[in-house]
Amino acid sequence: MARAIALARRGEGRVEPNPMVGCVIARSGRVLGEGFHRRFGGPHAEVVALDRCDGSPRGATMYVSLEPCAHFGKTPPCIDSLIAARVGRVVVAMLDPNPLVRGRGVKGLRKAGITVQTGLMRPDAERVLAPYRNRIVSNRPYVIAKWAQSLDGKLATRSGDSQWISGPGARRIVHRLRARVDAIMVGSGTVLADDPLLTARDVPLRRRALRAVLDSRLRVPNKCQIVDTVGDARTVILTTGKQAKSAKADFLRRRGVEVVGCRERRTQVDLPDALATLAGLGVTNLLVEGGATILTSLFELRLVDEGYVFTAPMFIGGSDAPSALRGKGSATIASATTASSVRVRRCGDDVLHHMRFDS
Ligand code: AOF
Ligand code: ZN
Repeated sequence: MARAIALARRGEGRVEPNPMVGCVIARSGRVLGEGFHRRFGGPHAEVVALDRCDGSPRGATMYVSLEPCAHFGKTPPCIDSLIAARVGRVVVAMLDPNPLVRGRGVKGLRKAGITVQTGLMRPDAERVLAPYRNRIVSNRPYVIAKWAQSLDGKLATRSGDSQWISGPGARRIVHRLRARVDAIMVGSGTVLADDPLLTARDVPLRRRALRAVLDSRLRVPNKCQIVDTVGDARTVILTTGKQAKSAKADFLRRRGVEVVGCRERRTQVDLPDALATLAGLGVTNLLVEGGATILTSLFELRLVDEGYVFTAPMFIGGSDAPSALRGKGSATIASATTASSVRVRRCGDDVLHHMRFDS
């Protein structure tokens, strides 16, 4: 199963919004065949593994990270192929949250006389499939928050200068992330301060991310890099319903930018509604690159699933210099947002905390 889950991960950035799935077929400790879901719309992991079997899979054990499907989608039901191949036993890591499947795969296999065991390495499979699950169960993308900060937790100086806090090692990791997510989002403050391009550069591209700007007051300048390069990547501004009807919105639309009105909450765009809008545009993985306003709101609403925080060996100081999290903050340490798991990695002289949060 560990091998099946490792294989599943190889589809990252190519299979979404479908799930990453891996599969290994074995008999008496010998692997007969293996496979994974390689690209969106392609054959499912189970069928790939069956096709690649060295010898007959009859009576063998199949290890698969997600419950095999029982429905006609882009491909016929996998359980039919498993039954036809007379696989003896199927070990599943996690049940499929997809309402089209949800237990029907396991039931169908059992009905055909195949032994099914579920739950082996489930936490590991759930981690890999968390983005898929978020979209299917909660209609929101899997949120990855990323920022670079000084050792005293500042995102920029008091004048807004932030170039560059982290070094080239961090930059490379960020561009690899940008090259595999479905969307990259920033707040309008970041567009005004940094004029970012929000594209993946100098790394192999797994997919071209949509660029999103959260902009309650429609402050994005008519002339800025993301508007000027709208032909390079789909660009969406998420604003309030009222702003979406303004002359400025029409101007931006004529330039090719999509301006979408979202629900409003105290004159600001309602963040859960903005995320639901992105999920509706097919976004499974969303990378949020700041600034402080959007990061604070996401953390307060417990909508951050994963974090990449780069800390550089410098002190910026100044009470007017922004840190990632503003607002009132936690009253107690016990109520602080604490990572459920963390990997600490060195990139040059910067330190990366790669964290997961239970939302
Ligand atoms: C995959 N890859 O390896 C497995 C999947 O859109 P379709 O027709 O390809 O069906 C997608 C659904 O099939 C998916 O949501 C999940 O329920 C099931 N299993 N999907 O893309 C795979 N095993
Ligand atoms: Zn299938």
